[in-house]
Amino acid sequence: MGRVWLHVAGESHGPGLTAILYGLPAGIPWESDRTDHWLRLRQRFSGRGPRAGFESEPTQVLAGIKGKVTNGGPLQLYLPNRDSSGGSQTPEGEAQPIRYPRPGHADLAGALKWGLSQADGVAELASARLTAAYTAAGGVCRQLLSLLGIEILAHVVRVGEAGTRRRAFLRGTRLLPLVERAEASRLLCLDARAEPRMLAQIASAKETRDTVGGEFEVVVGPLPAGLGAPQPLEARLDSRLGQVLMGIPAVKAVAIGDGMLAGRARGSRFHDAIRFAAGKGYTRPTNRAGGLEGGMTNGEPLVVRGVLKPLPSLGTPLASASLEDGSAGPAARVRSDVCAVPTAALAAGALVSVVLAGAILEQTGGSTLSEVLGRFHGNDR
Ligand code: EPS
Repeated sequence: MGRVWLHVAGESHGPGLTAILYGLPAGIPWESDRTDHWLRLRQRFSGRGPRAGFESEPTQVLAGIKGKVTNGGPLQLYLPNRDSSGGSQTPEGEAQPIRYPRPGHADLAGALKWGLSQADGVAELASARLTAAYTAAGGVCRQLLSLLGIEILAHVVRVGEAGTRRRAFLRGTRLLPLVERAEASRLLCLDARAEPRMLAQIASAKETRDTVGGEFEVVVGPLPAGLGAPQPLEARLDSRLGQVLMGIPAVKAVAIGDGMLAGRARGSRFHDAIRFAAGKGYTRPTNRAGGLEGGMTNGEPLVVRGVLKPLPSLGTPLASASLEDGSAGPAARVRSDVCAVPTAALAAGALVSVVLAGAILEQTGGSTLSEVLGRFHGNDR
């Protein structure tokens, strides 16, 4: 992730989650209100299960902040779990061992890996609860980017069969008003016409005790050209973004710009022509490349998308087989969310911020915020 590293540890129903961010310069203001704002936002999205409502503990700082600013050392955050019961529960709230693994979950693969006859411990590790820690820690990087004049929009573009119109509303617009608009929505959605259709997708999945997936988009700008590098693999911004976004539970596909459509297109229709104007520099009339070429930013806004599968905890479970004796039976019924696309979108925005903060700091160096600001803007203030 460039010069910034994020490590997270914790179990879904353990005492809490820890996030450690290494590599931040000293002097970034710690604004707990902003971090907690994103955590509160995750709670009120439609499609969340009962647990989202009560996981409301504020983030605690254990290290890395002195006098309300980062001190240059590792930043250690702690998010206590209100549900620290130690294991999964049925939708009715009863504690239960997972003996019949859920298709699509880590239950079976983890039980085989560790030789278990119950998958509870696996479910604790494979939980999307960890995205709360990504969101909190990434929020600090998001704030660093904002101090550099860079804004991040994370929004939902599809829930099941209901999609937004393709990006018409993003052209030539500043991101901040869009961020506010998306955050006012119950689904982190910018398209007021698509939102009711998305809500209907969630309602009908809930009614049939099913789940529904979808797609999110993260847009970042303005960005300077030249962040990242074509080589080695680890320096490419596309490979770094793919790594973190594919790491969000349930994400099954990641695309840069119009990458999902690229396989069908001719080169002459896909690539973005180059223009030059005095005073403006190089510009592109379209941004199908999503702001990345050769693993580097090209000066256009960065656009990345992620697709989530429907969550695997089903009210009407699929067929499964016992971890104890292989006997047939329905998969375990486990309390969960009906749709987690907005929550994943917010975590994606946070993780993209970590990657970009790392790439920028790699470029600027600097131990303090004022050094970074001076070098980023081309003067050593
Ligand atoms: C999750 C299942 C649900 C979600 C949880 C992730 O928890 P539980 O099984 O206890 O009902 O609420 O997400 C969060 C708590 C959160 O903060 O995002 C899962 O199985 O991944």
